[in-house]
Formats: sequence, C-alpha cells, structure tokens
Amino acid sequence: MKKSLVVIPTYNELESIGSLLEELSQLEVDVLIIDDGSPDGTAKKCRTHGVEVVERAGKQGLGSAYRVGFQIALDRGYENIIEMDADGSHRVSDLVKMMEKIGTADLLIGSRWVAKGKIANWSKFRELLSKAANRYANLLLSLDVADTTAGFRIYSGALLAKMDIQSIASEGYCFQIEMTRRARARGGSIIEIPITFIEREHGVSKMSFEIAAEAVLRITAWGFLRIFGR
Ligand SMILES: Nc1nc2c(ncn2[C@@H]2O[C@H](COP(=O)(O)OP(=O)(O)OP(=O)(O)O)[C@@H](O)[C@H]2O)c(=O)[nH]1
Ligand SMILES: [Mg+2]
Repeated sequence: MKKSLVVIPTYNELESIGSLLEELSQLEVDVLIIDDGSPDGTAKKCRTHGVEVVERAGKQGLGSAYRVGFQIALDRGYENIIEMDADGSHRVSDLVKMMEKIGTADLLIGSRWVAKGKIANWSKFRELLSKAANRYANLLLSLDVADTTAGFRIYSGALLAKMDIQSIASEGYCFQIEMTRRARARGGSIIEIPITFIEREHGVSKMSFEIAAEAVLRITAWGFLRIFGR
C-alpha cells in the first residue's frame, strides 16, 4: 500500500479514463475508482489497468461516490486522500506539483482562480458561472478560498478523519463547497495551488440546472445560519 490514494468517481468516462490511469501508474499513489454502473464499460476498462473499482448500481451522485471512496481511504489508513475527475480536466502534471506541497497544509486545492491558475476551452458562460458561485460562497460563508468548487484536492487523512464525511449532504459540485466549509470549521489549514483546468474533450458534462440550484440553495441556507446564528 502506498501513502496516497487517488479517489476518482466515474460515470461514462471510457474515452478519457485509460490515459489518466496510465499516467497515474507512474506516480507513488494507489487508485480507487467509484463507478456508478457506467453503461459505456468504464469499470471494465479500469480493471484491465489493474485498478480497484467499487461498482455501484446506477448513478447516485458525485457526493455519495466521494463519501464511499473517502471512507475506504480512512478505513485503510491512507495519509493523503486525493480527489480528481476522470474527464481530462485535471492534469497529472498539476497533481505532481500539488503532491510536492504535501505537509504544508491539511487541504491542498488545485485552483483555477488564483494567480497563474488557468482554464482552457471553457465557454464564457461556464467561466462566469464558476466565478459567480465562488463569489457568492465567499460572501456568505467567508471561506477565504478562491476556488471553493474545485474537485482537484489533496486532504490529509488527519483532517478528513475529523470531518465526519458521512454527514456531508451535498450531491453535486456543492459537495466541494460543503467540504471546504467543514474543513474550515474543523480548523484545517488550506492552500491553493494554481492549475490549468481543461474542459473535457470526450463524454458529456454532468453539470445540470439541479446541480447549480442545489449549490445556490445550500449556500444561502448556510449563509443565513451563519449570519443570524443557530
Ligand atoms: N460515480 C459517479 N461519478 C460521477 C457522478 N457524476 C459525475 N461523476 C464523475 O465525477 C467527475 C466530475 O464530473 P463532471 O461531469 O466532469 O462534472 P463537472 O466537472 O462538475 O462538470 P464539467 O465541469 O462540465 O465537466 C467525472 O469523473 C465524472 O465522471 C455520479 O453520479 N457518480
Ligand atoms: Mg468535469
């Protein structure tokens, strides 16, 4: 067993998963895939790369996939738990840079919205949506994190163990915001490392109106709780 586990949720990522697993096999990491019964055969492809897959029946959401993966990582005693997307948006070269910073904070975030952070091939609309979500979250929750919705992260096992992840309720990318909020609440130190985020070339985005609405509603509710007290 290595010290670091990369947890990757997948739903229909057949076209991009192979090259990602190939690149990750060059690093000092173990990999765990949480696949929600992808009809395109993503799970089978992962197994041909010798990678462990937790296969669930049907699409159950990003948040629940991470809760399962993180619990396994904690139960096995990994020191560093890495989260990463399978759609080609997160580059292994950036992960290497992030891993160099392990030990300098409890949570390392691969960030699009700090100096030197970049985005390739995103529509103006997606860019504005991401910026607006981050502004709103920071305004209401004072997280002091430029990219609160980033799904490219390294948690220390020590912090993650304190975060009571089974009680994290969010399912869409709001999961990332809720995890950031919980990390802050537990006194975790956070640093952001600039990355280049690349829009997926294959497959389809799972971003939807429901996912965006979940974020707005939850951020607003947490903001009210914070401002008006419990
Ligand atoms: N297991 C599982 N994985 C999921 C689910 N939804 C998304 N994923 C995976 O989570 C990662 C991020 O999903 P994306 O579709 O890229 O969602 P996103 O990054 O919010 O949206 P885009 O920025 O448009 O790509 C990818 O590896 C997906 O395959 C789900 O319900 N279950
Ligand atoms: Mg994506």
